[in-house]
Amino acid sequence: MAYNDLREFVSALERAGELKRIPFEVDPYLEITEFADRSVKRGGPALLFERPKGSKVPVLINAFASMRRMELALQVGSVDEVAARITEFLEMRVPSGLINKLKMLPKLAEVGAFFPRIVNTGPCKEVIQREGFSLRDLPVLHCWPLDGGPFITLPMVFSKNPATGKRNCGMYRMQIYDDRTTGMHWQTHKQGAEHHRRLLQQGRKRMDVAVAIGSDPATMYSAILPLPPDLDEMIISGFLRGKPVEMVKCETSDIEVPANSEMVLEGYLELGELRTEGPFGDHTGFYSLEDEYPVFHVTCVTRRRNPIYPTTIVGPPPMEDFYMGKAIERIFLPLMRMQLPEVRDICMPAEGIFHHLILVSIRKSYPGQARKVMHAIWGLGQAMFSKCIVVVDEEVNVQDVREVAWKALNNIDPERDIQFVMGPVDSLDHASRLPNYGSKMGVDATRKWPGEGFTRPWPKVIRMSPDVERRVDALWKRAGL
Ligand SMILES: Cc1cc2nc3c(=O)[nH]c(=O)nc-3n(C[C@H](O)[C@H](O)[C@H](O)COP(=O)(O)O)c2cc1C
Ligand SMILES: [Mn+2]
Repeated sequence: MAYNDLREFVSALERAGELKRIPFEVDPYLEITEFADRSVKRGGPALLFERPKGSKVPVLINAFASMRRMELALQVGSVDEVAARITEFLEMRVPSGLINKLKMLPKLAEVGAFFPRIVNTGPCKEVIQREGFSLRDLPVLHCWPLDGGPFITLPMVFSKNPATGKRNCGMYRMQIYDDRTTGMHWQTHKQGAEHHRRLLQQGRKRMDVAVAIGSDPATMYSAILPLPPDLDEMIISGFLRGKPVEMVKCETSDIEVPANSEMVLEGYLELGELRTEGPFGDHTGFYSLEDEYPVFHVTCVTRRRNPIYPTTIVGPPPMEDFYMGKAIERIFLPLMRMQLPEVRDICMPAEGIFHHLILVSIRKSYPGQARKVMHAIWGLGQAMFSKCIVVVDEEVNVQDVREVAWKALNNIDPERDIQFVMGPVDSLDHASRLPNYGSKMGVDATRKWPGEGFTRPWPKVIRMSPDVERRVDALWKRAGL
């Protein structure tokens, strides 16, 4: 059964021994970060701080911070099951003959369950505060010593595309400025920023935004997925949960939010208004620098009577976001392979913080194919940010970074095999010559072919003969090793 809300997920984590309650007072100013960082680095559990200093609202952190917890979040034995389900749908074709068409009906009924459903009310409306609320009542973490302030780090930010009316939900951190205003850190390539740009161009004065905090885990997770613009995250959540997301209209705007949310901040941006945001200890492991971002004015808070505040920290990897990203890597592989069937596997190692390094193995069938794959990845949605792409042959296990380093470094003639290109780079890249614009590097570490101008012989990798291995297996035991 799909989780109905965040607290059902918390219970499931607890039953699975994946959650620890902290019953004493801990300070959201730095201390919770130190707990969460140590816990994730040691493979420890999710943490529920029942008495964050200065707030009545408990803090949930590291709820997604391991592959096991990602599996519990998505209710699967392995995230590969999600990938397999996606493949099934991608391979679904209109069958011939009535019997086969009828056999497809259950699958189509399943599709029906993906679409969100509008409901009249829900738990997120238990308390409605148009006045007398303060964002300071929330246990928002001041994550790292040099941060510009406290930041909401797991918000589901809802806005509508003014051209199509379609909804978007993205996760963009929000710096608390005061009782009623926050930053809105959507980077320029993201959908919220695109909606904002379009409204500005239309000469509008305000943009409605609603921020839901805490929902069932699939819905929360859908906010970070690198989906095409205008593909509703709530449909994807419905697919992941196998149950529609129930949406409820905001009190002060036409935006809908998940009815099961722990809390909702309704409000608007004044178009044209910008304010300094940051610094923020980011998932690069460095502080991201101050920059100008829009300001979110909260006009109404709706919430549960006793909400839970879910959050995360980012910082030197691996952190919770590594596991969220690892699941994305697995889930999106079949989609990538639809466009690029030669791709066997991809890996984004923790140290590469997603956008700095993608390792790709391909089945090479024609000259120059490794370069074709690099360019395709640079043209593929948020994979455009990949600062370094290393392409290897299919027999290389890209999940083993050491094997990739060994084989790739053997196989390259750097001047010949490294390709530099210019293009958009991640806003968090502090080394690029300009913000959001810089160079990227592709490394063709596949075996080179005569068709690529390489005519020298190519050596074999060293391997022991299997019969000797078997013989020594026996002798090994005899030697007492
Ligand atoms: C914990 C966490 C925090 C994030 N913070 C931001 C952020 O502050 N700004 C941003 O542009 N993207 C941020 N992201 C990445 C976006 O959520 C992600 O790119 C998402 O796909 C954007 O959705 P969109 O394509 O609908 O805009 C964050 C991701 C995670 C996991
Ligand atoms: Mn989106």
